[in-house]
Amino acid sequence: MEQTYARAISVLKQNSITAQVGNQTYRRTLPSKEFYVHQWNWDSATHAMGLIYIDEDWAYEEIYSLLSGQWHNGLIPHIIFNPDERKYFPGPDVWRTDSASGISVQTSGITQPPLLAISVLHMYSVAKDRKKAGVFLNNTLPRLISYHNHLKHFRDAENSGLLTIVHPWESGTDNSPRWDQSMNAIALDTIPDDVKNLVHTSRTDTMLGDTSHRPKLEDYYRYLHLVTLYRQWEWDFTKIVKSSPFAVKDILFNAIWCQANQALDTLLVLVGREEEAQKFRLWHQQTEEAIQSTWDEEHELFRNIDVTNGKKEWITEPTIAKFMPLYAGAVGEHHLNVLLKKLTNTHQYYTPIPFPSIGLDNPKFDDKRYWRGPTWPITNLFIIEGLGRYTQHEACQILRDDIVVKTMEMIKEHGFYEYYHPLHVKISNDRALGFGSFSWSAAIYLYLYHKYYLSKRDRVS
Ligand code: 9WN
Repeated sequence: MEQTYARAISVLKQNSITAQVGNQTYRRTLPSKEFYVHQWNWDSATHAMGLIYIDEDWAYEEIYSLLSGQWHNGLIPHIIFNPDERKYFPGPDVWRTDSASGISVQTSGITQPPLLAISVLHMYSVAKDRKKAGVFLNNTLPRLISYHNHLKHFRDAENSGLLTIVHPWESGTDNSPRWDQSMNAIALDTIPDDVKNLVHTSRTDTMLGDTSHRPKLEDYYRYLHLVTLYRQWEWDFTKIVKSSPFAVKDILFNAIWCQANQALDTLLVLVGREEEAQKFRLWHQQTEEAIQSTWDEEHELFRNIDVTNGKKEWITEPTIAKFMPLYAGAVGEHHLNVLLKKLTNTHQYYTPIPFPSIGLDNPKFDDKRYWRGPTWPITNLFIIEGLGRYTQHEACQILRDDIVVKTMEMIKEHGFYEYYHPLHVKISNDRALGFGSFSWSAAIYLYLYHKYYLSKRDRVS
């Protein structure tokens, strides 16, 4: 374990760069120099959760760097671009958010699962230098509040408790089958030729990585179609949410939203702002109830809702997202037992390397393709933390401990990759899946090592 721990730190160091933003310089961590050469929102929130154990200043800088890309309206974009990097497509010239953002930093125009408040609470809780932690919290709290207000205002104008996402990239689980119903409704012949040409001439992921691990061409047509539309609509989110051909209430995004409001509530109480905290407590409760109301007894899952153009259509595609309400502690006893059965079923989610991004019994299961089969450390982390919330439920605690070990073993054995083969099949060139030297996997390793492995070892000795 110790050797892997040391390697995790060196992966993060290798991926860290110094970015100049105005008069400020920040250390920021790129997901992987093989392709992802900018800063990503929920990756960075996770990086900081691991970094805080090894270098508190570095962890804070990671978050300050992310916040340097926050728009005047509160949006924290999904990518903060490094201006000189050209490897990643689509780059800033495609997004063209400059006039909408109100800042001089180049960013994308959509967001990602709002993990940041959860990350800040974790950092604040474990930091040893209390003075610096206090300064960090003071600096970040107003930014978190404006981000949450922004999301609530634009993504839940109808006050349903569930936020709407307008691009599969916002879910962080880009080509998950739970988007198929909505994405297939965007007919390919309605996508302008110049968008398709742009994909043909500029797409880099399949040149730098393995095509069989990446989303398909039709996915990219639709991804870029949405980006180009929103750019034409000048990133006006009232219009985008109302008129986009893709608008979905996603269970994974909302489970994190639910938990993030609880984190923000806790942070505000910690600094004595009890009255302001109440709003976020209510949002948390409202989302928790709304998540519970998506349960489908027939398919035994928490569902997404397609709200494109004002419709309300259930999406019953089963994927790893159905377990995410665990992370928000939003699962009652009956549903918990149903989910546990699926997580421990070797024909569904309990694969040799658990948990695959969709169950083995789903006909769409594709062992190497991105979010359509492979195992990802980040979703394992959410399930680990989720199971840990059910402290009275012994089976949850046993499964949690097992998945902590299996996730750490997976990283130790296969290295720091973006995702892993759920059936433990060795790929010919002995790589795991996706891009390599991956910061997310390194940071999650550090987090699990400190939060679970060390504390268990200390308890035993
Ligand atoms: C699009 C950086 C990001 C992750 C996402 C993952 C992947 C990007 C892409 O990489 O998405 O945002 O180009 O494939 O799906 O979760 O944040 O690691």
